[in-house]
Amino acid sequence: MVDPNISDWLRSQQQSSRKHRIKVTIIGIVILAVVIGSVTYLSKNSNNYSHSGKNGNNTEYYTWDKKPVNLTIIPNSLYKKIFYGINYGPVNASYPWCSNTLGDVIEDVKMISQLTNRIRLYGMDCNMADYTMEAIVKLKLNMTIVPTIWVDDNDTTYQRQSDSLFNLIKKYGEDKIDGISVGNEGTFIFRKDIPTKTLYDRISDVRTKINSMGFNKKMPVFTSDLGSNVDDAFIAAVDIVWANVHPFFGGINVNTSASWTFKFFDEFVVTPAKAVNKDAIISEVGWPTAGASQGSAVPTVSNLQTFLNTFICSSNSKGLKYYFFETFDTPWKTAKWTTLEGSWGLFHPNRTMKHPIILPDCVL
Ligand SMILES: *[C@@H]1O[C@H](CO)[C@@H](O)[C@H](O)[C@H]1NC(C)=O
Ligand SMILES: *[C@@H]1O[C@H](CO)[C@@H](O)[C@H](O)[C@H]1NC(C)=O
Ligand SMILES: *[C@@H]1O[C@H](CO)[C@@H](O)[C@H](O)[C@H]1NC(C)=O
Ligand SMILES: *[C@@H]1O[C@H](CO)[C@@H](O)[C@H](O)[C@H]1NC(C)=O
Ligand SMILES: *[C@@H]1O[C@H](CO)[C@@H](O)[C@H](O)[C@H]1NC(C)=O
Ligand SMILES: *[C@@H]1O[C@H](CO)[C@@H](O)[C@H](O)[C@H]1NC(C)=O
Ligand SMILES: CC(=O)N[C@H]1CO[C@H](CO)[C@@H](O)[C@@H]1O
Repeated sequence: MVDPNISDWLRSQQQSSRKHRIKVTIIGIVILAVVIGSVTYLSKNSNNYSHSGKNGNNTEYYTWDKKPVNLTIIPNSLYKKIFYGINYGPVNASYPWCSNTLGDVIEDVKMISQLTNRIRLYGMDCNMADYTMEAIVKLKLNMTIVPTIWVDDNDTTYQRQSDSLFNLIKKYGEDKIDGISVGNEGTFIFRKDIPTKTLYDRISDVRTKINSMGFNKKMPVFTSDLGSNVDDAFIAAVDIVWANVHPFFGGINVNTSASWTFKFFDEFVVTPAKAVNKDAIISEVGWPTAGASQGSAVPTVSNLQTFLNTFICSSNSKGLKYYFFETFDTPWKTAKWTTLEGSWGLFHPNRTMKHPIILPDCVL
């Protein structure tokens, strides 16, 4: 999308593709992954709370713009707990601008807790996993997270991210962790830099360390990748098959996007996973509200509403497990890449829901 040739590429893919599979996700996801990857790559993890916004007497928290944070959750009638899970990238948490505070994350989690009980994170940078866990504890919520160790072709990055993850687990225990993701879209994005085998070896390395910690529950270790990259080797490497499925990047008309997603996920992810008795989860699915169209997919708030209306309740009644993409718009991605990249949020960065979105009434 940064490259104007990409839409030509997409069109040619659409004309020539045998099935819908190729159309999926690839483009925007590459960019997202590169952005996330580079941010995480650059990031350093200071494990102290010196930038947390905590004041001298440790009783109050502040947001980045110095607003005091109250730990009481006031229910907002616009919010409904209807999402299986949600992807969360804290605002202001992009290195080297780690100006996110624990106070901000508390405010975010107060809001997210009214939408879902499950949060997936993209890396260990800017204390994002520690703050999220601390917020859940401080707010006494029954919520869980999936932290991600970012993986690129640099062993130092992996070591640092991995150390942060194990520090997190040592500090908070395993109860509030649903599983551990080792990278996102690594087999696709880093295929040219590191052998896929390196990623699979790292998953195995993390699993070995996890197993040696003697938890009471089985802690799944996996990576997530484009649904079209799920093959036998991928399935063999993971405990649960996590796949990103984006009808938007498939160029699908929003009116058929939910049914397309169900069909695609079932055919390319669930069926091969089931064949070896593994569970499957959609790690990213959503609809953008601004930026360039892709084929028949148009990014508008009204189309996000249609996607929510057609996908969420139906998924819940099917028992489909999915993490909605994503909580907030990301102005830093817009600045660095395109409006489209930065416009997948259900919320604006100031924590107001996009207008006039009305969340559907569903049973979770
Ligand atoms: C310490 O906490 C109290 C509330 O318990 C607050 O009134 C006071 O301003 C805080 N002190 C500082 C230095 O922020
Ligand atoms: C937090 O908000 C609640 C509800 O509005 C209020 O009762 C409580 O006093 C507030 N706490 C602080 C420390 O301001
Ligand atoms: C917390 O949530 C889990 C599953 O989401 C549920 O099994 C458990 O009973 C809940 N615990 C409490 C204390 O509500
Ligand atoms: C790997 O990352 C570290 C910092 O995290 C950096 O110092 C080092 O130069 C990087 N190595 C390569 C080969 O890029
Ligand atoms: C989706 O269907 C509605 C109602 O049939 C129609 O008004 C709308 O134009 C369609 N949207 C697209 C993008 O085709
Ligand atoms: C939040 O941000 C959006 C988008 O910039 C804006 O339209 C809205 O007015 C803001 N709301 C508040 C309460 O600041
Ligand atoms: C210090 C800093 O980066 N603040 C930014 C945090 O995020 C808000 C909302 O996007 C921006 O307005 C601030 O500039």
